[in-house]
Amino acid sequence: ALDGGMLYPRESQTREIKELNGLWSFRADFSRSRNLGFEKAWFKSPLAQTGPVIDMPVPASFNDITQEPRLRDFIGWVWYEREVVVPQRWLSDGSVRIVLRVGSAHYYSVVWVNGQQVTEHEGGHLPFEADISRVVRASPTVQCRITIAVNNTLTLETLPPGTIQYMNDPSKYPAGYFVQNTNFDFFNYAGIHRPVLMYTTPNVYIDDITVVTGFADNIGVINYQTSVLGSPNPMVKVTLTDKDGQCVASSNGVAGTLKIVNVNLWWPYLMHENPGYLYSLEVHVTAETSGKRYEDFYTLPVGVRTVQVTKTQFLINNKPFYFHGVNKHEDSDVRGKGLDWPLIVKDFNLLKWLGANSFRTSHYPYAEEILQMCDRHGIVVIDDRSFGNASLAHHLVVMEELVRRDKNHPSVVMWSVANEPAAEMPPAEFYFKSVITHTKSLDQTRPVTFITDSNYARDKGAPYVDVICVNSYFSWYHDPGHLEVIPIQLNTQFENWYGKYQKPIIQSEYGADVVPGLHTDPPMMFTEEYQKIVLENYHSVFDQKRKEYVIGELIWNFADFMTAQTVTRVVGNKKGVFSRQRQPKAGAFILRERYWRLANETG
Ligand code: GCB
Repeated sequence: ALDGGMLYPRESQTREIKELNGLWSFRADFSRSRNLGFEKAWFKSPLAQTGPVIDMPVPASFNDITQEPRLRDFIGWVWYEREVVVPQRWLSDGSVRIVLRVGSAHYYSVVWVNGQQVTEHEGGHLPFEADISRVVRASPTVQCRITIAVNNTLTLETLPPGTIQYMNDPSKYPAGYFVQNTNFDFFNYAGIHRPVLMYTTPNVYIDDITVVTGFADNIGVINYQTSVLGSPNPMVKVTLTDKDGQCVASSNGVAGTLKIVNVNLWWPYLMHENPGYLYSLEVHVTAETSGKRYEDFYTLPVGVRTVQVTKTQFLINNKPFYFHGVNKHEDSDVRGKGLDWPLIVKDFNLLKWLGANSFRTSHYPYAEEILQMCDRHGIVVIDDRSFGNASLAHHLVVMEELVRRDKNHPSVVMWSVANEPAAEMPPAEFYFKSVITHTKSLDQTRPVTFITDSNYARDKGAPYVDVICVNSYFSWYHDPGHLEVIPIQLNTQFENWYGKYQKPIIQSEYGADVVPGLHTDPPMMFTEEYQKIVLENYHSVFDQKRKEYVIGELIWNFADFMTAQTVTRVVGNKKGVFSRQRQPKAGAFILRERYWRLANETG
């Protein structure tokens, strides 16, 4: 089990935040061993003293920031550094904890403060933090130096996995040449991808909160559980306020139940005139420890809703929910996978324009800032994790980190533990049974799935999922160019899966590449016309089957995105209905027309 919670940092009467975004000093370790930085202990002195540095924005992937192909394709350690002034009151007040938090860095990170290692973390896409109170207080100056080394090497043990291949033929490659192979379809962007910040809490502090919500008639119920560290017997008071700031329920104790009369439920976008309703759960802790009085405040947004799966339906608040949405990536020009507010807000405006009520976070956990937007706007999320089969032990830990971070988001309605794994191989049965059972033990309130592209009869994981999620690319990877095969093949796909498992099905991917602006008639692959017909042919079958057991359709993909260079990718994957610059292709208009119609029909 993980030690500690991972509450999103929020300011309150007792907590302050200092953002460390902006320009950092940066150097990639191009040495042959890729290990010069550690050999020469670059963390011990300012980075500029041990070699040349360049400006690097945080958050952002480093890959597309310069004109250097060798930095775009760099594999190994990169070093980031900046200085921060720690406020005097943080230093002098011994009752305050100072925490350094990295929203995410890809893939393996080591963090030093003033040359002392404070933490290391494996895995991109999830936050990590360290209590740095002692280290910064030991410093003779208010200035403190933060150094973060990040390594993007992927191996068979990482999530996603990859392999390093050495090219030893001296007639073909320079000495020491190696490449990173990956078998996933997105560019291995790297660097510090999400905000870095320092924040404070009192020494007695709210470390974690878990809420489970429900309702009966017009009475909402919130079961809460808090974890307070730093004191053996804290007093906890919990107050729930509505959108207008009115207190609607309160309770005392580290755990308890709140009842809300005339509850406003959390509803998805387009399912209700007031989607994304959030209450504020304020947790107030007081404690007396060693003769000192402590107080901490933390406010968590809470949506009251239920989720349930039947043989043929996905129910939100006991009403059938049909997923009409998209798969996304965290990906854009220049910043790669770096968090970018203009992009986030633009994407939500495009989702709403499309009439999309949901997306899957293919293929990794997205920034918490994005999930908060989903909570507020009522966009339903399938929280997706991982690609392929990693080591089982690591996969279990990663699911723990994901559930710990995302458990309180009303928008997250289902966990997905893998994408297109080798589910037909004999070890897959034990593997998926273990990962799914473990995830269910961490969260008893949400269904669990994984995304499959296996044969329905040989898939070893399907018996353990709540919802079957199937990817298929008829008339693209199979029968390329033959649009007319889609209806029969898709129909067979659905009947096979439902016939065998009697579980509801989501078409979790389908689509076709389009180079924006390419046109032919009759339609040919890679043109706008071809994507249009692929979509229409899939839709005709969805329309028959959604009256039975198909509960959703998620297009691959929302927008074009970057991939490794291969002969099947024309400057990235072009299956977006929007271009990478977020301009609509013909397919976007087809989806828009359809999603708004579905919203009106399914209510
Ligand atoms: C898939 C993968 C996705 C790819 C997509 C494609 O099945 O899940 O990562 O990008 O197909 O376009 O090939």
